[in-house]
Amino acid sequence: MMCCGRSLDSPCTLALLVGFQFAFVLYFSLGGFRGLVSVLVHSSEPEFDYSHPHDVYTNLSHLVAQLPHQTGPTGSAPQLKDCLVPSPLLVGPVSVRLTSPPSFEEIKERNPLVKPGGRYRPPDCEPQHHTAIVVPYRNRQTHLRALLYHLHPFLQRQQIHYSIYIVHQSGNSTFNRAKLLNVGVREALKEEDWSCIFLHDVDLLPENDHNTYSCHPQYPTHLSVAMDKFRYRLPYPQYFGGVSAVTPDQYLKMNGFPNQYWGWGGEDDDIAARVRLSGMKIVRPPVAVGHYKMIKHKGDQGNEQNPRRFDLLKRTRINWHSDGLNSLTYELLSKELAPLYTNLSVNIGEDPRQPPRKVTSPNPEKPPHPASKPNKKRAEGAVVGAVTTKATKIEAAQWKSPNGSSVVTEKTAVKQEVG
Ligand code: UD2
Ligand code: MN
Repeated sequence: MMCCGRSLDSPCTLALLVGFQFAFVLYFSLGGFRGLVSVLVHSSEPEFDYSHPHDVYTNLSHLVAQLPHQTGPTGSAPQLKDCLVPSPLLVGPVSVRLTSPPSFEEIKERNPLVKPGGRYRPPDCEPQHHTAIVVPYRNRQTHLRALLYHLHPFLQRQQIHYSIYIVHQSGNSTFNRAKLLNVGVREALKEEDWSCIFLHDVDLLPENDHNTYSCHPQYPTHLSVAMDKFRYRLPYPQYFGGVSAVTPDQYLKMNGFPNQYWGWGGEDDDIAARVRLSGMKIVRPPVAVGHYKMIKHKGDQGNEQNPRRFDLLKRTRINWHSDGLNSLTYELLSKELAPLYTNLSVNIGEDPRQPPRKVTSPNPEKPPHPASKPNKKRAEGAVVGAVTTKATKIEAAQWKSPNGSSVVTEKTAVKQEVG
């Protein structure tokens, strides 16, 4: 055969070169390896056009118009039909407002059906999902307003029954996200038999309302699978940070979350490990649905990286039985039904391994509500560095799962408090 001789200018070599060039152009125009795979292997992933998002308040005005018909002719509550799943009000991608969120008053005006405590129930149908949103919180008021402005209409369009709980860590001790989540779950379940509990960072805003805020019946769910921060990809397979969800039974099975992670990092990986160690797995919505934007921010004072996180993670396998829901102690300082959320101000104690922090600058933002002022006594103690110990008896609590299946009794605890 003449073809494929050694000479560079043989017709066959030229054809090969042109062929390669063509394949190269095709490869990149299809979006590289990922694009090529999605063309060759038929993907069952839903597709959404994120270049034309809807306003997050779309489709809500007709609900308000129905308000006068909430009671039947005899004055009794009318028998409502089950809400449709998926909700007919969904629109898919929604735009996200990251800067200059409106005031609490303006947000309340935009959400007239939200009741004190940030509670909502669809007025025209019987909801199929009952979800508590628990947000660990301190000193992020701008983020909180952005979240409330965005999440209230987002959830109302999903036609679910929900309530938003802000768990505010009082005082200046090192932040402890996972312990605050434990407190939030416990307090939310004292109020209502929620079928699902969301664990939600204050700075994450969901971009697609098909990402339903409900739980998988068997397994914990991780919702924030595609964040702008990680270029809309899962950063690593066991990642469980940002926004996740558990049913009360799943929460019980994994003995809740760890209480020992003071400062930034590690607690989300510990929670992911607990899921596995308690015989469950993590489920996720499709990447095309689990889009989130994170409000850009710097690290917070009082939430510096936790240097112990790697050591703690090595011991999760041993510790998860003894550290968690069954060892949780805290003091509920106040519970208030603010117009857009329930504010739980809590004293969760301090990192036993760290001396009290010195307060170097006043907080740049006020706490979300007057009732959630930092504990003055504790803050003053931290400023002067005076450490006196005071035994504080923390209320013993009995805690039942909503279906009454398992009962965990919390021991009465005596805690050393800086006072
Ligand atoms: C990542 C995870 C987060 C958590 C954290 C490590 C993402 C999107 N999120 O968040 O889930 O695992 O790493 O701890 O990857 N907060 C306050 N005030 C503070 C400090 C924290 O309210 O002073 C709350 C707030 O809800 C915040 C969350 O704690 O969103 C997580 O803290 P972060 O936002 O500083 O940490 P980040 O973005 O690295
Ligand atoms: Mn963040």
